[in-house]
Amino acid sequence: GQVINLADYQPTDFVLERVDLTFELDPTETKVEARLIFHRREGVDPKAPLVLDGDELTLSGLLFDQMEMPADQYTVTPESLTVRALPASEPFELTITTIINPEANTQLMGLYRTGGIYCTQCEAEGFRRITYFPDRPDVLAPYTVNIIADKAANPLLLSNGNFLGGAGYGEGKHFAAWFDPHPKPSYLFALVAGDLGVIEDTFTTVSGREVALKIYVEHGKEPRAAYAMDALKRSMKWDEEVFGREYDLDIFMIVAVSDFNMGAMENKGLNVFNDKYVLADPETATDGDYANIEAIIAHEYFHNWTGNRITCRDWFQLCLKEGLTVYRDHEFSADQRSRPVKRIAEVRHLKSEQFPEDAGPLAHPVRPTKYREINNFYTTTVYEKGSEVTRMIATLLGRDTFKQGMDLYFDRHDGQAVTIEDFVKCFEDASGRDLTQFSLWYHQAGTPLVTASGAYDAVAKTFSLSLEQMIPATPGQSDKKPMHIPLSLQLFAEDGAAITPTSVDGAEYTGSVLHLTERTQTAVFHGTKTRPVVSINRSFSAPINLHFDQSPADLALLARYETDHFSRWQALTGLALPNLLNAARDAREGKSVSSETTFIDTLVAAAADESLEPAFRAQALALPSEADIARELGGNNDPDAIHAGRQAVMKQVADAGRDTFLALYDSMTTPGAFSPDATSAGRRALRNAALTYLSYAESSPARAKTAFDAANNMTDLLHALTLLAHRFPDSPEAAEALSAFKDRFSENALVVDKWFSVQATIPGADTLDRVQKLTENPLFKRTNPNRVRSLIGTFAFANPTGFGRADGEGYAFLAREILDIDRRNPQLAARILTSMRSWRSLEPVRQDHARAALLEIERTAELSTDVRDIVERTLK
Ligand code: BAL
Ligand code: ZN
Repeated sequence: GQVINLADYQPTDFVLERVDLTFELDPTETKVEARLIFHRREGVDPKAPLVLDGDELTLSGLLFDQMEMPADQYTVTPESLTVRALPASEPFELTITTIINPEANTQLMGLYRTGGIYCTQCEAEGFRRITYFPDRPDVLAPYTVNIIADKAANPLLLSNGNFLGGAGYGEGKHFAAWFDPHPKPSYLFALVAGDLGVIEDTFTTVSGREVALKIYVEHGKEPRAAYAMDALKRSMKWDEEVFGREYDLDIFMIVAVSDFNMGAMENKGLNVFNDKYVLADPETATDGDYANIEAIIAHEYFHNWTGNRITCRDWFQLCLKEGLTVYRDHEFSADQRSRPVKRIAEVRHLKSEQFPEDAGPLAHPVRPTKYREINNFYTTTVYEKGSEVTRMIATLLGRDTFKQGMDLYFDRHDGQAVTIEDFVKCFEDASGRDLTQFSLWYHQAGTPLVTASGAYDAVAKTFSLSLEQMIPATPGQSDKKPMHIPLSLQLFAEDGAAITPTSVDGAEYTGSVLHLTERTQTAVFHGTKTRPVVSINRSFSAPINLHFDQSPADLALLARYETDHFSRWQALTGLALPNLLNAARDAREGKSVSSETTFIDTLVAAAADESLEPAFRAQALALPSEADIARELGGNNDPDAIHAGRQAVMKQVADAGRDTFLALYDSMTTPGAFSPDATSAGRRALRNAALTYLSYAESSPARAKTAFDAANNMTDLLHALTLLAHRFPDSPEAAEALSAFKDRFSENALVVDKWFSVQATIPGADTLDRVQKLTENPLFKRTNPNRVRSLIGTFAFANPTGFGRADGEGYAFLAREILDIDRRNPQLAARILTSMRSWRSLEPVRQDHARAALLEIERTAELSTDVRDIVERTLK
């Protein structure tokens, strides 16, 4: 694949006026007739040819204004169709016929088969696998779609927009016609045909229009779509109330399929979902699954305005729709659940997924300027950091001005394909603020490191906070400019009361936000009568690493008194981390591990604090992960020592807090019928956190086994199973529970995925053997992306001691698997390979093994562009 550069962007030579598609569906020989009306753009060379994109296509007919196109006027390859001698200005019609094979489409891009139905995935460049087309997001047109198929096998024929009509069509066939009046790019096209069950509902929009809502699932699974429907209706209402956005078609459909590369896809009026993010019931879905379904249903629905009505000019602008839409779904979930708990979960995810990306060989700006394979840019940087950048705009401008900027964006750009610059300009115009420096967040990769130190002058009654920012070098970017970093900040007195300074100089400080804009800057807070304890980056106002040497006593004070509960968690994490880092160092040197009492006492006190919501307390008890510890250690990492050190700290907390954990385990029950609401989920989370610590205090599988046997919902069942398998992998209790779990759920693919994942994450070197054996299990389906991710992906991403075992066999295993997966599904292979992104932070022996495995992949001749791009960047 060639490198594509943002700087080379040019509008198309030809304007596409409308699209008329006819599909004659057949599992192996589908005929696609595309009637496209174009005209040459004004000012374009009248001799310039029309060049259309293709991917593995076979042309079987080409008409120009309904007449056969002379063979000397076009050139065709599987990758492109070039048509010459076209009119200088008047519109013309091309009719392109292609024959495609959905059954053979194992990449799951374009039109493919899953579970006996036809479905499509076109983002980013899948439409060109259906027909020759200007397959880029700045080509917008209204689509008419006619679908012809065998009626018995495909009673359902769906596409984007509104239903026009349908009828019988010859022997045993029928057809349906759909029209989408909203001009859209090809990546939002969708078609689904087959035999599915449905649940139906309606939503009445703010202006009184009734919208039909339909969720299609495999027959028999209809009841499991009820929660998704509820989440959809809440999303529609929320978007009207909070962003003023009303839905714009007569019908909104969701189809759940079992083979899907992504989580879901926001096709206009016809979202296609990985069924993992639709199907839920108490017996089979965890509280985490419910929360994900709510968030992703919302995310795809919100794309209707941020992505579909206003789309991206080119794929470099992916964060324009993704960062913004993630921000919107985060805000939605925060409003539906507990805002601080949601923020903690977001920040945990950001730090565990995006920070390592930003610190490794795959680092790239939120708005990149070049790519070789766009599929590899659906990253946590584009999505999650993109969302954080949007959040910072809201923080800088304040809620009301941010809303004015969003309204301006919707007014100004509805129906257009635009850029990040267009987006930012709306906020500049709404606020009068110059966002030039702020925009560096889109253009400079790397997580800024902010180092802070405070000094109190008791005579002058001033507190000086010195701040320094450093943006690490990233691939292709060695020199960085200082960024505009909004730090939400509050001073507290020793008794926990908030201190309001009389004035602040040295930095802009408005609405409790300190603006760090220079490389080094000292903010002086006047009128502080006593030494303040400062809470910096409240609610994680900026996605940075913060080095601030606060004493355990100060952190304990914040953990107790901070009014922002996110920051209480941040203080507790600040107390835990040095202990975990020391534990890893001590374990590596064979020394015994001991933790500070301030840390343990504060943590146990938070767990027992009934004024705090249970979900928060559960988050507090979930200590930084082994990956978090590795990241903080920074390099020369030994996963075994990190694991051993963390286990020892867990045991110390467990022993010290045993009575608290026993009391929580007994009291945090959820009597009555199961409810997935956030409060009940929080109680389950806290009770299960207590159970985890008790398994350390008691060093016995007995209680976890009792919990496994008593569980009446998937959250509790899976938690107990995980404890048994991870803490006591060789016990009969673990073996028995794994076997019982499999027997009970072997017919439910999403639960079978969990069974694979639990085993893939058992700590220790022996797990590789287990994983290898599991690849031979009849339940391991290599054609199903969820299944491959649940075993291979989970092992590589989430098992530092098993995957990262010292002899390098885990990396060698991954290399073999990647090469195998790549032959069928390059996108999936490339994504799983990103699990190697932090290989340079390992100790030298493991590094050598990891490099050898990467080189093994790199020297394979027949790699996909997707995997080649990732492996070469990872090795660079
Ligand atoms: N656009 C791809 C799936 C998503 O981000 O919603
Ligand atoms: Zn999205």
